[in-house]
Amino acid sequence: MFKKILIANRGEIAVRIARACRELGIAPVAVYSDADRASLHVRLADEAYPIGPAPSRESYLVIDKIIGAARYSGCDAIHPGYGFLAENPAIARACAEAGITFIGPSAEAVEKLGSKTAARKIARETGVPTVPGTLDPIEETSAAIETARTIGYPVVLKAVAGGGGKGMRLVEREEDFAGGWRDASSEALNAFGDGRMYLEKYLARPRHIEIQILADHHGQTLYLGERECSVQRRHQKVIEEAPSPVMTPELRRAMGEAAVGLARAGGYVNAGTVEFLVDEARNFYFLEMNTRLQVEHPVTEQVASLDLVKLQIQIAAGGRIPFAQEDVTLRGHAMECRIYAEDPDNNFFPSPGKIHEYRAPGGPAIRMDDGIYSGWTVPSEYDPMLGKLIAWGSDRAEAIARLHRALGEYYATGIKTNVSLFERILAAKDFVEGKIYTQWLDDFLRKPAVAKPAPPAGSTTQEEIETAASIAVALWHTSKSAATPASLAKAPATESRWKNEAREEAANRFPGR
Ligand code: MV4
Repeated sequence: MFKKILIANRGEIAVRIARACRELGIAPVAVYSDADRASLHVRLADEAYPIGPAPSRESYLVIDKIIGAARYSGCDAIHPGYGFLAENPAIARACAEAGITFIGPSAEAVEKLGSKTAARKIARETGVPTVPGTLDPIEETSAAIETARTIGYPVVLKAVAGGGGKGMRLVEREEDFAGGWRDASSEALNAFGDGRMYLEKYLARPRHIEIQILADHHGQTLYLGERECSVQRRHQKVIEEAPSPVMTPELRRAMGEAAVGLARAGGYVNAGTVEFLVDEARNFYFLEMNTRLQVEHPVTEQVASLDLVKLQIQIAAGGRIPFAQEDVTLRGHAMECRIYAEDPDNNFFPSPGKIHEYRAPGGPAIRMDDGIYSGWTVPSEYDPMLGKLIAWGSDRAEAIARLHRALGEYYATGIKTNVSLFERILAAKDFVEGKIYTQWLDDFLRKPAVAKPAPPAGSTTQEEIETAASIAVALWHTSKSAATPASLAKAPATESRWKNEAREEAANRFPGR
């Protein structure tokens, strides 16, 4: 087993990895930029090395600095976390050259499975379903129009280099094709320096469901169930859960075996995730593979009773996965909120700054994976995720109730957080009923947050009366169940600064609120 692991990351994931190291008796070694001198991941490590200025291009993304710190400190292995260098095959190669173990897949596997187009080809060859469409980029608009006619409208145009919905266009009729193709292609050229496009049949209201896989160096590749990640805002996941509300044992097995087949075909070793779109008839289609540990891995850990980071480390050290596919048992339901320093009442504008006081939620079946503390300043240079709040329940309803309860305990002053967004989502009827799809949150946020003003007398329908009554009841329950005295309960979106401060001061008189 390794003696020392260098953690090439920051924030909650660096803290998460340091915790796994400790439990395995391995010394965690941190690296930090100028903006992270006082960060929690530095404090929880045995040693910490500065790697440059705040911009990640000059620190966390510089392979030579990471390898240099690992060499200097005598680390046997490097864990990349997610983001930064995690899916860059160059770090795996640099580790190999330096005689350091990379806790992740080989550079070759990343190149095969991490590339969207290469992975789609492997998927087709392996018999993993992909959305009907083209595999190779199309050069001629006329040929593309021909293909679209064969597939049938609506179709979606996607950039070969695309990601996060950039360079993606829905085309509903042939008349709109040429214009959509031009716009999407020039958007992709602008964003990625690559204007090549391909074409797919458009799926209405698909779900994003992904399969967690785990593979060791001894030929064992397993699936650990799915995560439902359909609640996204502008292609960023907001809530993740396991299992998916639409999953069946048969579908899980079919998707799991497809994911395992793909990973095997690419020579994949490590934890990994295979993303699928699932349509309303429960057909599934391969989307892409993430060749890393993911942000939302804790929901799988909570339902599978496993520690994926410890397993990654054991696998990288040459160990065998200590269980077989038939031993994987999923119990209950887990749900995660990504808590951000951002203002949900101001277009989710980032809200970095000093955290005056912070108290994390706790209690039964609550897990808080965070990277912050009272008095720490959230830097403006990085993604402002403060942490992830995860609740487990014996069923989905209990997980939701616990998560909702824990959100009420979340207390951080000095910065804005998106906690109120989760309180709205967890109270939404469609969400509670599991009726979610990839555009659900964007649709939900387009609707006004509060009821419309009452129509003129005489025109009120029975339905409107019932809606108003249910809102009143919900508000009454909120005021009753809030963890704060009524005078401190959630204020409306437009509130003055002094009022905020008064609430803060009052809250401080009730420690723990
Ligand atoms: C789709 C789709 C519907 N039909 N492809 C968006 C980002 C990219 N990774 C895949 N995306 C989609 N591809 C077809 N043929 C709908 C989406 C989509 C989406 C997918 C996953 C998560 C969130 C999404 C939000 C909007 C649209």
